[in-house]
Amino acid sequence: MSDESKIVRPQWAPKDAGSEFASFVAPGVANAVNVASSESVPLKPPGPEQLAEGLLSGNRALLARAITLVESNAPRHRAQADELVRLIMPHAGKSIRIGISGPPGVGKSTFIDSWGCRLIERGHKVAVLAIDPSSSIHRGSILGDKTRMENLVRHPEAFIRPSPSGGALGGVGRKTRETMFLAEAAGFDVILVETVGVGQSETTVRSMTDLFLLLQLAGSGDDLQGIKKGIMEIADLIAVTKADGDNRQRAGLARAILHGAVLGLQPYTQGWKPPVVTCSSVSGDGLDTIWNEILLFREHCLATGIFEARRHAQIQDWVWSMAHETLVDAFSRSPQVAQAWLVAKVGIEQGELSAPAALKEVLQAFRFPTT
Ligand SMILES: Nc1nc2c(ncn2[C@@H]2O[C@H](COP(=O)(O)OP(=O)(O)OP(=O)(O)O)[C@@H](O)[C@H]2O)c(=O)[nH]1
Ligand SMILES: [Mg+2]
Repeated sequence: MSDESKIVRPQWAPKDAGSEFASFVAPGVANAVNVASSESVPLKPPGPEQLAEGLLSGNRALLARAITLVESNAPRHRAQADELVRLIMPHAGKSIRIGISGPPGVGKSTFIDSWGCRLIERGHKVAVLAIDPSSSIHRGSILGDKTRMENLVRHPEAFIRPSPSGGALGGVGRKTRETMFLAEAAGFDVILVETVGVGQSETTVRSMTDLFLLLQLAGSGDDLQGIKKGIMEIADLIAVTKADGDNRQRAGLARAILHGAVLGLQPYTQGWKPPVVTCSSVSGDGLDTIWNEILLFREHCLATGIFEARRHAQIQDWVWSMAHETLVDAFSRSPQVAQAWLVAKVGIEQGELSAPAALKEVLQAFRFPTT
């Protein structure tokens, strides 16, 4: 548009102004879609009802927006998120919730990628959620996970959500739970909650799932080095990974050793001895066996009432951890506590207040906000 005749000079432009003051009128595009029309992107962000309705009809974009809402740390979003969760709760729960853990590098992401694809071939819809206690500090692993699940991520029947960031593990736990309910309401019937097997996060995952699958590496072959007893005690199923190529034999040996170790443990799920299997995410060996064991486990839990009891315990645990989190949050935001703490600190400095007396002052200043 170098032609001067197409330049539109604004009225306020000085008479002797050059083309730097000009506006240009661009030609229109034939058959363009009016993106501002009411049928496209809603101008206002969708409210809880609209989100609930959308995700119940399986709209993945609205599911993603709903998850963003429950993950928000902004206090003004909390009421909306609570309303959304209330609306979808009657539609949640129709799934099997599987916790997956194992030491770094054991092959969790690769396993979920190939196993998840198999489950989809069987007609399931698979949601993968991650709990990564390190994510708020070190975000690299999340990006890594995304790329390592490259087959699953392409399926419309899969939904992968990395760990919510920010806050204590308690907060992450709540967000992951609520995300799980949203995914269930959107029709996902297999929920995989992945965590790195290095800390407290396994207990959180255990408390929100029906079954806990522990992935293990074949060690040097003749010992259980590096395998924490605590984590084996909460497992319902153990799989020795990377049972392919040269590693097949060692994996078989590790399976036998772990099987012996499991016999000596009190089972986490009454009446169920955790099976120990081998698998390979590369060759696919053992992947179907794992699913078949899970179906047997579910049958056992349904027949004995364990399934229902565990679901109740999951809700109780959710409420309890929310109560905990709400109290800690209110306590740390309380102006009365802040004031009492200032006074108590001076008292400590001047040697007038003992630690128990200071604690009493601070706790007594706390009033739970009523609105
Ligand atoms: N041979 C073989 N290699 C595997 C198998 N599964 C995973 N690997 C390899 O093991 C390495 C680690 O796999 P990941 O799936 O990233 O392990 P991870 O447990 O998710 O690791 P973190 O997320 O870092 O804790 C990768 O190089 C994989 O290619 C398997 O079944 N066989
Ligand atoms: Mg991983």
